[in-house]
Amino acid sequence: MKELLSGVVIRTGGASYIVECDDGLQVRCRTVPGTVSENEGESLVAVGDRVTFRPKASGTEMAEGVIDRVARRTSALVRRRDIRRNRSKEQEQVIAGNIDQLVVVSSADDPPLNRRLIDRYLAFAESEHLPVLIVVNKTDLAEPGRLDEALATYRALGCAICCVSAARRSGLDELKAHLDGKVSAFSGHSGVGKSTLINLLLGRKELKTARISYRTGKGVHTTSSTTMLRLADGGYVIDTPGIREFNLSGITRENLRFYFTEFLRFMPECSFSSCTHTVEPCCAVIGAVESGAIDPERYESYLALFESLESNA
Ligand SMILES: Nc1nc2c(ncn2[C@@H]2O[C@H](COP(=O)(O)OP(=O)(O)OP(=O)(O)O)[C@@H](O)[C@H]2O)c(=O)[nH]1
Ligand SMILES: [Mg+2]
Ligand SMILES: [Zn+2]
Repeated sequence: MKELLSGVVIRTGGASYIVECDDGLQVRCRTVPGTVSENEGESLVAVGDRVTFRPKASGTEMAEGVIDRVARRTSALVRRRDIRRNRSKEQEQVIAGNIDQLVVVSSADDPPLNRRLIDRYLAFAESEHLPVLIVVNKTDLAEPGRLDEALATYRALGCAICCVSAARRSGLDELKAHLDGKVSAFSGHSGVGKSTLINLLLGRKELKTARISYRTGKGVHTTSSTTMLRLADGGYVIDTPGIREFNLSGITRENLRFYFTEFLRFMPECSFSSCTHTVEPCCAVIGAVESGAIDPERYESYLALFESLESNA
């Protein structure tokens, strides 16, 4: 029997997985009933997983193998398979594992900067202890000054921010520096330019991108599967489909407030220790919104998320 090899899953498709070894060799692997997973109750194999596999003789162009073991994931991006609100674990699909940072890609326009979505990702990342990089693409379309207020808020929160334009090829070196040596999952609204940016980072047109603009394309979802790509200078980027039903399963109405970190210093001053900062009298968080100490847009995002959590219960 051949010895075991190890690698990382870079693509899933049908019943097989493409595993890339450290030396760059790509092997098409499948699982068998004896495949061992160290992630009980979660998807068996996901992009980003470290696996060991047994290579086997194959008559095809690409080497083939059988996955022996899937290592424990240090982090996971999960989405619901079924949006009919079934919360059982089987309904949750891990779209990427072992990520080091979540790259929240947004665009200055076309589609317009979506602060609700950015805040949703930030709350998720906070709940998962994942570092975040906010990328604002399409700065070529930005009206001067329009972005400043939003960016000031995120800077004050301590987020790393990178303003780029794929069209003008600007800001890419800074973006590369943020990705160096890490596994970064790109996520964000459809049409913001995730695949376009990744192609530029790779220096080749590896991923399919939308041919028309978001405005005329009416919310097309060009990327439909998750792919992991190795950057020349080290590190990996993962292109995820624009995630509509991004799963916030770890977040509840009770703990949401802890993931809006700028609320924390005001919370002890609320009249009620269990204050949800929505309707309670003498709420210090609401007071801070009114005095301008908390950005009202962030508070609006909090309320929107709070409401959505109730309707999912
Ligand atoms: N003006 C402008 N257009 C851009 C820029 N970057 C990307 N685009 C365009 O935006 C559209 C969407 O780009 P994609 O890379 O396909 O977007 P995506 O985020 O991967 O979208 P999904 O795969 O649907 O999630 C394409 O028409 C790109 O040419 C930019 O910096 N400026
Ligand atoms: Mg895409
Ligand atoms: Zn309060």
